[in-house]
Amino acid sequence: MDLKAALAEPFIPSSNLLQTHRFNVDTPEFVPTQPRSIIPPRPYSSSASPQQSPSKSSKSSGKPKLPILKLKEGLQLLGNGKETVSVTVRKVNIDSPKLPLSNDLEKKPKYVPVKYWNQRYGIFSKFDEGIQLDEESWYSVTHEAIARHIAGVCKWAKVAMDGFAGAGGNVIQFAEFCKTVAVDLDSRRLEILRNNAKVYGVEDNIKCVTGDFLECAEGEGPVDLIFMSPPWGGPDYVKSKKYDIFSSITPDITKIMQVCNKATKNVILYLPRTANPSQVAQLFKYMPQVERKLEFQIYCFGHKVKTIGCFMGEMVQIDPKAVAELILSRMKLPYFLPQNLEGASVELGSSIQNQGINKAIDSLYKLKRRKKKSKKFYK
Ligand code: MGP
Ligand code: SAH
Repeated sequence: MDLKAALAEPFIPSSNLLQTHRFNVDTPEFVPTQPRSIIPPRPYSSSASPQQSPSKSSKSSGKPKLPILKLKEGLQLLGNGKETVSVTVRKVNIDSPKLPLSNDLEKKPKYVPVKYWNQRYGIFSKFDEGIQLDEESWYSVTHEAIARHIAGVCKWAKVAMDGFAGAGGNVIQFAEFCKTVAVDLDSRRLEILRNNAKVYGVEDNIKCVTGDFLECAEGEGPVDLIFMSPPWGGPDYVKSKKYDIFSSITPDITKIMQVCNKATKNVILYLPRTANPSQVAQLFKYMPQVERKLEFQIYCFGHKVKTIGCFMGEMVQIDPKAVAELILSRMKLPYFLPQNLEGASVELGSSIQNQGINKAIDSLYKLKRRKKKSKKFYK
């Protein structure tokens, strides 16, 4: 059997949200649309503009401190064999939030560090209109411009879930255009979120659910996407020499992913700038139903890398042929494929396009195994 036949299984659209979606707020039926992609990836280029790349400063100092900066901008692969993940890296310049003219330190609650107080209008531009934050929220809320950017690439969604909603930094931006389920363990924080949502006039689009994401997400799904910014281990996360997502995030990140696998096809994980991208790619092991496509967005305020957004699944747009070429060039192609690289990558590319990357890679490795067996048999 040749590659074409091996890969030519019927295409079953992986977005079955249209049939299975349920969302029980008292509003008219929502019909989620097929996810549209986030911005198409730029093809991989080793000559990524040095002035624009955040890796510039780290390169000039000779030692890249943040693991994410070791990846080049553009398309690449992480992981091996059947666990290969297509990865796009994109730097996103966020307009630096304006600092207040005067610090108004006399209004600052004692427990709030000055560095967070000075960022308050960046956190919520309507801060002075009645925004509330508690101690944990001050250091963990997502800055408004970043949250707006994340929501902005999700405008195709009809129903979103924020599994760790906090004070509402992200929920408010999603709720500007879609129904949003806000899950949080802490009922007082959800009260704060409701208050903040009112300040932005989006409270009617939000359903608050008090509880453990691990226990209640499945019951609220399926949803078009799940966004998550779980606790990273407190503000001292930045001090660990090697930030380990498997031991620092609570609850256990592998369990979080297993829950997402059952509830959605699109996952966005918001992580510290110190997170290791290879560890993020390993998370797909726990989400076999989610397409192994990952886009890292590096959020920068000028030269400062603030945080990273990890987009996973259907919503990530890739160039199937470029991914196919990368995969095949890793596999020592001539050993088991009858055709030239160009022909094989066109076929694998169309299989990725039609069946999705997970099935296409599966079929490729099945074929490889079969060829290996038959080679042994004839020896
Ligand atoms: P930071 O690194 O503590 O702040 O958090 P900053 O100002 O970059 O620190 P500096 O010392 O380098 O100047 C950066 C951003 O990450 C915060 O604004 C929050 O949006 C987010 N963040 C920080 N923490 C500790 C958490 C966390 O535990 N959970 C989540 N979800 N977000 C966090
Ligand atoms: N993105 C939010 C900040 C999230 S901070 C914002 O912009 O405001 C992380 C939140 O996760 C905290 O509010 C914490 O109460 C909540 N949390 C911690 N463990 C949880 C769990 N198991 N299930 C749901 N929420 C949880």
